Amino acid sequence: MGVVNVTPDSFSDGGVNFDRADAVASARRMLAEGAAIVDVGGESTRPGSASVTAEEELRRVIPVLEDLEGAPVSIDTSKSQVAARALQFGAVFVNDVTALRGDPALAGVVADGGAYLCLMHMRGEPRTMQDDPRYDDVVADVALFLEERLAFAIAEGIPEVAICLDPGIGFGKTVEHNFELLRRLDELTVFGRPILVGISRKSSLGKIMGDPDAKTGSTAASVGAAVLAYERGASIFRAHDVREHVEALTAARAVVTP
Ligand code: HH2
Repeated sequence: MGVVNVTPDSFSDGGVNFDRADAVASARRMLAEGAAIVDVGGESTRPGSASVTAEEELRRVIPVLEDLEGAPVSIDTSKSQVAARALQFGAVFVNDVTALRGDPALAGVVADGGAYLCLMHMRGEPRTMQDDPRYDDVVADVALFLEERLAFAIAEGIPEVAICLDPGIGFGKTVEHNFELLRRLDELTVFGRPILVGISRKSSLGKIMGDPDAKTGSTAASVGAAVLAYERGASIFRAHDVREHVEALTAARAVVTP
C-alpha cells in the first residue's frame, strides 16, 4: 500500500504531494513499482496534528482521485462524507485510523459502498496521543480492541472478508510499545484477518538509531522492520518507498515460501 499524503504537514512527506499533479504522479509511480493499492489521505494524523474540515479534505483528495480513475485507491479518512465521495470517485478501500469510532455514519458508508476496510488501533487522538501512553500489556490491549472493533464492523453489515486489522504503530505508543507490537505481531493473527502494518519512516525507527528527537526513520530501517513484520504475519504494508519494500518483501517471501 503506497502512501500518498495530499497534505502540507504529514510527518515524512508533508508538502511533497500537496499539489494535485505531484500526488497523481507519485501514486502512478508507486503502482508501477508494484504497490497493490495507493492510500490517498487529506488529513495528517501525525502526533500533535490538528484536524481539518471535511470540505478541506474533499478539496485535497477528490481531484487526485478524479485523475487516478480506474486505479486501485484507498481513502485514508475517518469522515463519512469524505469516504462516500471517494467511493463515488472509484476508491475501493477505506482506511480509518479511528476504527469506526470517529464518525457514526462511516460504517454504513463502507457497508453500502461494498468497500474494503482497515480497522486501526489508536489510543487517544492525534493531538494528544503521545502524552505518556501506558499499557499493562500493549499487545493484549490492542488485540482486545481489534477484536471488539471487528465484531462492531461485522454487526454494522461490513462483511468480515472485507476487513483488515492494524496495530497502529505510533498511535498512542512509545518506541518500546511499537517494537513489542511488531515482535508479537503473530498474536494479532488469531482473528483470521489480514494484518496491515504502517511502520514506514516512523519516528521510532529514527529514535532507535540514537536520535531521541527524530521525527522520521530511514527507508532502510523501514524495510528491515517490514520484513520481520511479514515473517510474523503481516500481509499489507503501508509504505512510502514502494520499490524498496516490494523488492525486500519479494526476497523475504522467497526465503519463507518454498
Ligand atoms: N499511519 C499514518 C496514517 N495512516 N493508517 C493505517 N492504517 N496505519 C498506519 O500506521 C497509518 C495510517 C501516519 O503516517 P503518514 O500518513 O505517513 O503521516 P501523516 O499521518 O502525518 O499524514
